[in-house]
Amino acid sequence: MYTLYGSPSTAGTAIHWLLLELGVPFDLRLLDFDKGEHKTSEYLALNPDGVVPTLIVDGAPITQMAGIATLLAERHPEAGFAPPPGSPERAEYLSWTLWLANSFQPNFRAWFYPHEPAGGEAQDAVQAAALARIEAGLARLDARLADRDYMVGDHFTTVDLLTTILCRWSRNMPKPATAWPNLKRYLDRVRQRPALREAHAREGLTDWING
Ligand SMILES: N[C@@H](CCC(=O)N[C@@H](CS)C(=O)NCC(=O)O)C(=O)O
Repeated sequence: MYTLYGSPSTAGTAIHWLLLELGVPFDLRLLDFDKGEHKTSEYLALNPDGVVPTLIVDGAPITQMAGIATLLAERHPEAGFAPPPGSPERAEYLSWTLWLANSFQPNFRAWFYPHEPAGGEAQDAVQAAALARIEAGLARLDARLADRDYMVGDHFTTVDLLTTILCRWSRNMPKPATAWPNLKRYLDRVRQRPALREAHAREGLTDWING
C-alpha cells in the first residue's frame, strides 16, 4: 500500500494518475495549499522542500515527481512503463526523463513562482525568460512527436506521463502545448486514457481534459 501526498492540479497529479494506471492500492492525501498544509512541520519532515508529490514507499518518503514515476515503473515492471536496463530504449528513456525533470520542468517553476529566482525585482523578466524556454521546449517535444506516437519506443512509458503533465501546465500560457500540431495529436490521444481521466475526476479538475 502506497500513500501519496498531492494537491489538485499539481505535480502530484502525475503520480496520482500513475498509481491509477498501475491499478495498485494507495491512500491519497490531498493537501490544501491555501491552508499551508504542505508547510507544516509534519509534512516538512517528509518533504523538506514543502512541495508535492511525496510518496510513502515501504514506510519511507520518496520525493521528486520524475524520480517517483521512474521508481514506480521499476517496482511494477509488468505494466511496461519503463524499458528495462540493457534494453535498446533504456538510454533514450533515461535521457528524456532527465531532460524533462532537469531542463524543462524548472522553467514552469520559474513561471509560476517567479519570486524564487527574482526576489522582489525582475519578476516580469523572469517570467518572460521562462516562457521563451517553455515554448522552445514544447517545440522540441513537437518535433520529437512528428513521426511517432510515443516519446520513447512504441508504447506508453513514464516519459509520456511526464510529458503530458508538463504540457498540461502550459494550458493557460500564451501558446499552450495544444497549439503545436504534433503535440495536439499526441495529447488528444493520451487524454483518452481512463486513468488520467479518473485522476482528473477525483481531483475535481474539469478543464483541459476534453481539449
Ligand atoms: N522538483 C519537484 C517540484 C515539485 C513542485 O514544484 N510542486 C509544486 C506543485 S506543482 C508545489 O508543491 N508547490 C507548492 C509550493 O512550492 O509551495 C518535483 O518534481 O517533485
